[in-house]
Amino acid sequence: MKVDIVTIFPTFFDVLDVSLLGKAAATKLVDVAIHDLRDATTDVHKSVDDTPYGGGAGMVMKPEPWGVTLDGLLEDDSILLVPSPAGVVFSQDMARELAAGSHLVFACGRYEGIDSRVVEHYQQTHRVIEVSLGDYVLNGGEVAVLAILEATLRLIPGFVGNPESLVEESHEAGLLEYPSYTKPRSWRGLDVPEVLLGGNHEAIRQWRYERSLERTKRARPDLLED
Ligand code: 6GU
Repeated sequence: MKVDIVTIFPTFFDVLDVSLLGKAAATKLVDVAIHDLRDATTDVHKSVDDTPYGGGAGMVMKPEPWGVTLDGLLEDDSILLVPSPAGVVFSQDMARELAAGSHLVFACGRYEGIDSRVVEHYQQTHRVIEVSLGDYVLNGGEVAVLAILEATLRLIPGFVGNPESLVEESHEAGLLEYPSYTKPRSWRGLDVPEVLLGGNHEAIRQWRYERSLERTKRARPDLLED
């Protein structure tokens, strides 16, 4: 998979070198490139934003540098992702869809967002997803891209050491994951549940399912609605 990230803060993504992407196996599975939006500006100040039409607080990112940069990056099968608190909420389902793609292009907006015509324009030729992490506001799309990338790349076969660890985890079955324990059996007066100490795999499976259901009911009742 190929990933291109456009940002006015390229160093924000230095962290990719020390996280999942730093692993040798990962670099063969995914090719990530970071692009500075300001490289596509033509004025001495390298300005990427301007005041909003209609008035109001804050600045809006100008469409021209985005047009130049994205024209140079997008291919026929690219998916364009635009992080925004006004987007659809990112999910494990979306991560699975993205993991099956061949080319992801992330457009990180800052300030009050990117001129709306940029999304409108590329929707005419490409799959464009305005994507949000949830109901709160970040200063820009960079943190969201790191989260979306990590959730997506770990679903690519070979990216995660043990593929079985992907099966029984939160959100894979629409439920939160059951609680986990390791040695010692007793710690500060708290004991590991007895059922996990025996070898009855059916009893363990049943116990874990019940704990998953109980946890989901308590923390995320909305997940049980459908
Ligand atoms: Cl994707 N961007 C920004 N700026 N804020 C957010 C977000 C994204 N998701 C939640 N809040």
